Amino acid sequence: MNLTQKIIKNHLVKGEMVAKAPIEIVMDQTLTQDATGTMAYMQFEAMGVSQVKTELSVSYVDHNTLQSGFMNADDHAYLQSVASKHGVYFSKPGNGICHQVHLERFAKPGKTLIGSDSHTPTSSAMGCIAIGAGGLDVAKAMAGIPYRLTMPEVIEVRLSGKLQHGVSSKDIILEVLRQQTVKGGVGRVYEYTGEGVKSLSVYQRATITNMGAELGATTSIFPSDEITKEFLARQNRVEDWMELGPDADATYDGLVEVNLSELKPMAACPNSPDAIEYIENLEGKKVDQVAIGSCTNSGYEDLMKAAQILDGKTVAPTVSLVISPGSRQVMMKLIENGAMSIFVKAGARILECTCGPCIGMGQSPKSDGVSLRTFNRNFYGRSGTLSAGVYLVSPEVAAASAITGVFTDPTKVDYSDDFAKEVSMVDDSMIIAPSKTPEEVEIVRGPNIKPLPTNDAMSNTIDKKVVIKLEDNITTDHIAPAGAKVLPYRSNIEKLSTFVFENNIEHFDEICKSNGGGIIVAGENYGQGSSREHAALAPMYLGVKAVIAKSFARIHKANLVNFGIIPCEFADKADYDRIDFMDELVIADTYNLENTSTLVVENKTKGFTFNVNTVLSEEDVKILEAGGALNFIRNQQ
Ligand code: MIC
Ligand code: SF4
Repeated sequence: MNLTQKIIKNHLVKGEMVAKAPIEIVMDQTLTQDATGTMAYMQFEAMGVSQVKTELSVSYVDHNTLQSGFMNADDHAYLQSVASKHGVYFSKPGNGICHQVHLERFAKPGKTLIGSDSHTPTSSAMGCIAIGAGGLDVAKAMAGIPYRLTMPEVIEVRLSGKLQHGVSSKDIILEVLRQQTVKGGVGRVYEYTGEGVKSLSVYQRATITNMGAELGATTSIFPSDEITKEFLARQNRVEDWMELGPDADATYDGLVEVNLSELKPMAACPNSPDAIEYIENLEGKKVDQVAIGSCTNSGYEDLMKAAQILDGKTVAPTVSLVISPGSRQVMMKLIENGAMSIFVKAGARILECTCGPCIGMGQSPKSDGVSLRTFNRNFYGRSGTLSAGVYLVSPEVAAASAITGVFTDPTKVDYSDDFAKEVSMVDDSMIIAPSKTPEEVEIVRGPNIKPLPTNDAMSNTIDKKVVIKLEDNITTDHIAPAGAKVLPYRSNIEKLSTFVFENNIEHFDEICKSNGGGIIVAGENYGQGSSREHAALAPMYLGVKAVIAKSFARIHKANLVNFGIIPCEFADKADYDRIDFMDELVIADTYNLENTSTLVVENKTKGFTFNVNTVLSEEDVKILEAGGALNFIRNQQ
C-alpha cells in the first residue's frame, strides 16, 4: 500500500478503497478558523451535541483580526465561549495562522484531520491525512459523524536531486502546478516520495502540501521520517512521532517526476497559481510591494532565509516590504536571534501573526501595482486592488527583489544558506483549554451573530432564470469575496449576500431577488479555491437552486449539496454556448434523482432541451431533497 491508503484504511468505516468509490473515514482532529468557524460552530450547536467527539478540536482566530467596528470582536467572543463550552481548544488572535500553529503544535503522523479551510493539507507534511472542507462537514466531524469523500486516486510525486542555492520548496510546488494546473488535482492525493524528500525539512514540505490545495487536490502527503522526528523533538513532542511511509512495493495511479537539482526560481503570474514563469524571464521588471508571510511561507526557515538576504541591506525606496510571521513561536524566535532587527533595520513593516494581506485584510497594493507575495493565491481582486498584478514567489525571490526594487533571481545573490536550527520557543499560553465546567459557560452572542438562514425542501421542478453566466475557473473569491470590507459579515449572511459576485456583475443580489432566485451557469472548475461555504450559503439565501457547470471543484461541490443547491454538469459541454444570461431554464423531475443521474433541462427562452449529469451519492440526494444538510440532520433527530 502507499501511505495514503494505509492511513485511510486505518480510518475507514464505510466503502471500499477503490479509486472514485464513495468512502467514509473517521476524523481524529478538526480545526476551524474564525472566517469559517462562526458558521461551523452555529451548525455544531444546531446538532445538539454537548461535547466534541474528536481526539482534538482547535478553533483558531487568524483571518478577521482587523477590528474596525464591533463585528470581528463579536465573532471572536462567540468563538472563544462556544469552544470553551463544547470541548474545543481556542487559539487566540495573535497566536498565529491556523495551519502554521497546527503543524507546530498538534499535527501527528498517521492521524486524520479535517479543517474548515482549504489549506488544511499543510499539516499533511507531518505524514497525516489533512483535508479541507466546508464548515458543516467540520461540524459533523466534531459531532462524531464520519467524513464522506470519494476514494482519491493517489499520484506519486517522485523527487530526485537537491535544491540549489536560491531555489526554494516553493519552486517545487510551482513546478507541480505548472505540470498539473489548477484543476489537475481534483479527486487526487499527491504523495511525495524519492531521494529528494530526505533533503526537505518539515517547513519546506509544508509549503508544498499547503499549496497542493491550488491543484484542487484532496490533499498532498509526505512520509513521517527522521526529519519529522527532529521537528517534533524541537516542538517538545517527540512522543507524537512514529515512522510512516509507503510499502516498498507500493503502487500509484500516476507519476509526476521533479528533479530538484534542475529547478529554477519561478513565479505564478496574475491571476492564477498555475500561470508559471521563470524569474529569469521577469528579471528587471519593476516591483511596488513585497509581502512575506501567509500559511505557505511564514515558517522559521522561510523568514530566516529572508533575513539572510536582507541582512545589512535596505529595501528599495519605491518598495513597501511587509512581513507577517506565521506564528507567535516563530516571531519570538526571530526576536530572540536578532532576525527581527534585521527586518526592521532593512525597512520592513512588521505585521501581526495572521493571514493579513493574503486575505485582503489590509496592505492592498496601489493601482496597477506589482506585488510579489510569498502566498498561495493570486486570484482576481483578492489583494483588494482590482488593477494590481500579484505574483506568487518564494521568500528568497521576495527578499532579493525587495532590495533591488525589480524582479531579482536569488540564485545570483550571495547569501548564506546556513542558519541555526535551534530548539523552538514553545509557549502555548495563547492556546486556551476548554472549560472543565462546560455547563457554567455562557455563549456570548453579540449583534453580529445572526441566526443561520434556512432553506426549503427541494421542489420537483425548478423553473428559474440564468442570473449569471460565468467562464472557466471561477473562484470562491469571485462568488463570496473576502477582504476587510466583507469578511466581518461572515456570521451575517443577509449582509454578506449583498457582496456576491460584486466583481463580476452589478447588484447580483437584486437580480436574484427580482427574479425569485435563479440558476448559475459556469464553465470548468467552478468554485475553485477556498473552502468558504458562504459561497454556497449566500447564493442559497438569494434563492439560487442549481448551478450548471462544465465541472466543479471538490469542496465547493460538497458545499453546494450541503446547502441544498443542485450541482449539475453539462452532459455535452457544447450546450454551455447555447445559453445566455436571463434565459429561462426548467429542470424537471428532480425527485427522480434517486433513480437517475441525468436530468433534462428545457431552455424555454431558446426552445431546446439538453441533458445535465449529477454525480451524487445516495446521501447527497437525500440532503438535496431535504433542502440541505442541516434540514437533513434535523429531520433525522
Ligand atoms: C483562503 O485562503 O481563501 C481562506 C480565506 O483561508 C479560505 C477560507 C475562508 O474563506 O474563510 C480557505 O482557504 O478555505
Ligand atoms: Fe490565511 Fe491566506 Fe492561508 Fe487562507 S491562504 S489560511 S487567508 S494565510
